[in-house]
Amino acid sequence: MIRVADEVREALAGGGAVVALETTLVAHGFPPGEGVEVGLESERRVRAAGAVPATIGVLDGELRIGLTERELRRFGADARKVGPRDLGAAVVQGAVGATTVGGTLAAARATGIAFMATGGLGGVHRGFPDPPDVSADLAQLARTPALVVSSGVKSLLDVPATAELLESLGVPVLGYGTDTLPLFYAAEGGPPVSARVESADEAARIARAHWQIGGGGLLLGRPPDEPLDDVDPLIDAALGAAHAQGIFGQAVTPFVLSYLHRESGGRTQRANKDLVAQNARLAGEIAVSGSH
Ligand code: PSU
Ligand code: MN
Repeated sequence: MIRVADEVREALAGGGAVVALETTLVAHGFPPGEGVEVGLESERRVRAAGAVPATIGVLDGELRIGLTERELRRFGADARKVGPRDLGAAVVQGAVGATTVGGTLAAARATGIAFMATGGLGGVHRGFPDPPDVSADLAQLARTPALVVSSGVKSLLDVPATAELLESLGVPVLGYGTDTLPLFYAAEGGPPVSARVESADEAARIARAHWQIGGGGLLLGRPPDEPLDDVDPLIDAALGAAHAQGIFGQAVTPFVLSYLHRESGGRTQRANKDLVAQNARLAGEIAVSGSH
């Protein structure tokens, strides 16, 4: 039911560096066609760092750990968005299942992968408790011994509330060369991190220490290299449009991202693509540091 690609299995067996990558951002985070390019570029960056990429998704009744390019191309806009709770149903029902951060972490836990990269972690949606929408990414991260590299938490969320919840869940929030949690497109203005790190090696050592003490997931926030600092008004407009159109639950994040990509004239799309690739590179470096 779980099929691990040969290259990934061999790397794991040899104690090598493996980085899990998700497929929800491929299927639902970018316009059709573009997401696949983002996924392929992420894999190249992980390899450039000396690690093995394991892109994860559900295909043909199996949870697949490591996808070929041809398989990755099947994760189009019609793929099912698959969080931790959806994996079993997607496998049994033969769906093309694009795993979220949470879904990808569940698969990583099942196969012993300890590093992952994404764009922005899910979290507490604005307006909580109306609606009471909290991404399953958070609970899954808390129970998975893995380090996730992201550009913080997506700023369409309530980022301070998300940071509070991560603290409640015992998830360390590391800042890569920063004292505050990055805000996805923006670098500055987020809540404080629990520890600042200056290098991939330091992050890997903290993760190892955390796991030796029985800890679960860690978040490493890496600020985007070319931040966008003027997106907040567009985010407000996107959330307003989502509300007006009755968009809720799993559909909110994809709706808002595509609204931003369109209304920013592609600026958020380029920024998002760049930060995902840069996070993949850093996750590869940390995985290499953490594997020897
Ligand atoms: N990072 C991106 N784009 C994305 C996501 C992350 O740059 O689309 C996805 C991840 O799969 C994450 C999901 O798990 O957004 C959060 O969705 P929700 O808010 O419905 O939990
Ligand atoms: Mn949700």
